[in-house]
Amino acid sequence: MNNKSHSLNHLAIIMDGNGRWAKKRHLPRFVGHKHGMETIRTIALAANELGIKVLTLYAFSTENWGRPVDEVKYLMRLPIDFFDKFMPELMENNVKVNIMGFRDEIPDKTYQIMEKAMAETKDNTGMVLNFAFNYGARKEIVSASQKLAKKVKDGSLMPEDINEKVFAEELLTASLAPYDNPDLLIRTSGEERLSNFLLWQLAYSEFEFTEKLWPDFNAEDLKELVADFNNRDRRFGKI
Ligand code: V0D
Repeated sequence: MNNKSHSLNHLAIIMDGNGRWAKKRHLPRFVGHKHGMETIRTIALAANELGIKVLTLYAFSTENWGRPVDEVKYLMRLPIDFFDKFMPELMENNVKVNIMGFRDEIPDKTYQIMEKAMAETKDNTGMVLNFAFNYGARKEIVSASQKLAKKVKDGSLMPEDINEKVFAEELLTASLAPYDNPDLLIRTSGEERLSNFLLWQLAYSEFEFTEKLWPDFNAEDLKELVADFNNRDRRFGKI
């Protein structure tokens, strides 16, 4: 790697461990999801305080559709509950909402609420709170390839003009530029896998893992991991 000390502009988090949190307490899974939703509020406000420009949260992947119907139904209501509860606070804190993922299969009501949240916060100039919702990285890369292939076919693009920059412009993170690539990825609950999250964009990112389950993750934990990230970077600078 280079010795340029980079700052934490884009933080991405895989919010894992909600089901396990509930199981430990002999509670139904949805209680874990509900507490996990509260954690989003805590962490978004803390990230905003830390001066982070983009916070991307992996909330639902294209693979999660295989879960029990009742659980999927509950999950699809969470964006509605989230904005009902937290929209005033997001506005007060100048947070801009973005949703990144595939429209197909998302219930109309859920989709409409997310569109509304984006529209209401579009002029906010603070942190971007970016939800990866019905997102899958391979699907994103395939979709980008299709868009480029269509441009080649209609003659507006030459194959030899396709490069990393042109490719990145077709990804779902394009609108986050210049912060489209996360500086740091955090995954909670001890799992150390990418699970089809931002495969292209994480190519040069630092990773931090914590045993804490997402509903237990707090602002103090976030600050510790961010401090680790900063230290790690400082050491790199001295080599
Ligand atoms: C469930 C931890 C908020 C992860 C957090 C269906 C497990 C709580 C949202 C949300 C989820 C999504 C989009 C949006 C606003 C809010 C959310 C899911 C899961 C995926 F625009 N919480 N939340 N989405 N859980």
